[in-house]
Amino acid sequence: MPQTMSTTSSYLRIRPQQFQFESDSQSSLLRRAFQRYMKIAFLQPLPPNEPAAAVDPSAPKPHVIGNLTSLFFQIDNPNTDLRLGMDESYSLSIRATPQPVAFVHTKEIWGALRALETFSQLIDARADGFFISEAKIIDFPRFSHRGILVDTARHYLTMDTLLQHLDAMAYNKFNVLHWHIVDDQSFPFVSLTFPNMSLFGAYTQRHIYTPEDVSKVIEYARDRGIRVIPEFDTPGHASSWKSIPNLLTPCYGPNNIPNGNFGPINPIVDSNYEFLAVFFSEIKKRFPDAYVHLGGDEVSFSCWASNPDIQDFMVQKGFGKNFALLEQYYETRLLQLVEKVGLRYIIWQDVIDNKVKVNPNTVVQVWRSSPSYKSELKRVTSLNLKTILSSCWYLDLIGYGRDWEGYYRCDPQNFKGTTAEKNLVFGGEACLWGEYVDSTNFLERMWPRASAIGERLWSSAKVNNVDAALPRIDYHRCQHHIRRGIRAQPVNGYSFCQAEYN
Ligand code: CP6
Repeated sequence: MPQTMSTTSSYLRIRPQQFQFESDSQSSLLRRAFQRYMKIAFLQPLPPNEPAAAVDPSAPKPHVIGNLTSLFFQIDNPNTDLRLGMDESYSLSIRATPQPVAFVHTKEIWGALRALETFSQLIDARADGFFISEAKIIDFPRFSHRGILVDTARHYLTMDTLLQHLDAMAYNKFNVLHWHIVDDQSFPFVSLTFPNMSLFGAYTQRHIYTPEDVSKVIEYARDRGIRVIPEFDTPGHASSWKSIPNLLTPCYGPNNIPNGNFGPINPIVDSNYEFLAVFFSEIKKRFPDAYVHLGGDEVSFSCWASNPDIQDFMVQKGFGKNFALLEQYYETRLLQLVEKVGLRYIIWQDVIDNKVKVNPNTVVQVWRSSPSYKSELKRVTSLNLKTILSSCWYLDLIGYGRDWEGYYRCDPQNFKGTTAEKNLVFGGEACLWGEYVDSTNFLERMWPRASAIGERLWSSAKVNNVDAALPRIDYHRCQHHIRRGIRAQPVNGYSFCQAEYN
């Protein structure tokens, strides 16, 4: 739902062969977007023998005043820097009188991409042609970070799935792909500096993302105004990094002999920090975004505690039995070296919960919800740290019924904080963890459930009525997912899509 929108009952007909997007901007990114939306906006409405009126046969015929032959884009600033805080605002005006005209005005190209998506969604594709009503829209996102976490470590996701997902993200005005690319179970990311990591860490040498694959994802996302932020989660969740000698902590059994298992990254080995500095300088080169996600969640202390060398180190540093201090020691060194490489970082809230002192630029991702997401937000923002919310948006936790309603009701600024604290929350992310998801069910499980979160992150806080949202999300699923080839699952207990799928 746009921030403000008014429409009239006057319609214009669009004949796709006699219609074009126009701009005084020479951007090739915009030209590619025009090509995409010429297809997306004018998909054939219905199978040939279907009756007229796609949505409701009893709906009044549109009052058609004339033909619309172009949509003109005026873009003030040629800057195509894709970044946190990029300007995505736009105004879109479609008038029938005195002459049919349509134009878009934006500050940056990113607003033009959002305007194209809105325009495509305004088009009424009927059996007797394409129509659009007069409209005046002024629109901008409520939050600047609107992300989705995808997990390609528990199960591999094919390139096709990832690219289709990026298409769907654009249909829902998301702007960050949080790529949880590696974890304990597999390391599909091909590093050029340390090729052994995927050679020994990937499930197979087909279940990998080559440098070309990664670049393709980044470019495809950029074309849609989507930033790609990779996550390299340490010191926990890093078992698959085992090819790096001495990186992981050897765990010990009761008789003080190594039991063959390995735990989190070994924080007492100095060469591990040298390795990490080289690794993250490759990441800085391979991923253009200013941010990287450093993980830091769910660090288990039991392996560290079992290891006699670490026990000695704890004594020497005066950490006593407090392994959170050892985690602090690791994180402090990691954050420093990553900063030195020139990257900004996002971390899971656990790092803060364990009282690591972080740079004031640090972004904290809140995922815990006990006792409530509100108390977690209050706690993190009261430390004056920038925050994004995920606690209420775990799409992997599935249940019977309309679970999107809970996502829809969850508001990142609905907690007992000062205005300054609320303003530290600048977005959120839907998370679809991959333990029970691969390319057979990823898109279906993601969409349109993530659409509810997309609306929460884009639209006004006042757009929060689930009864009003239901028919729109249902329509959005059929018109802007199923019709466009994204096999989004049903959200309503009973419905059908006019568009076909099999
Ligand atoms: N993997 C990683 C996970 C989870 C996290 N980190 C996770 C934890 C609890 C639930 C779902 C997912 N699978 N690396 C926590 C951020 Cl319910």
